[in-house]
Amino acid sequence: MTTKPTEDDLHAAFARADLGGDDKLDLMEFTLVLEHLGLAWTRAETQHRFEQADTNFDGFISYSELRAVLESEGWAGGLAPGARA
Ligand SMILES: [Ca+2]
Repeated sequence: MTTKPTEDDLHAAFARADLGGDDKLDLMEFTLVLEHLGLAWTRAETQHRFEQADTNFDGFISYSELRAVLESEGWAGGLAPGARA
């Protein structure tokens, strides 16, 4: 349960949830990422995190925004910064 994901894990989860293939996640896709990663947040928590994660207020979560919110939760702290391909 405490195993931290690798950068590849996170990127794969992002890609799987990105049903639109546009490199950004809407709220439903964001929820899918959480499910892929095994995070169990309530709908209200997910909505709250989504709004906090969307730091450029475009209504979508980019990969960097996803990483940032997970890191802020202390969940993805094992990821190497800047390791994104
Ligand atoms: Ca955004």
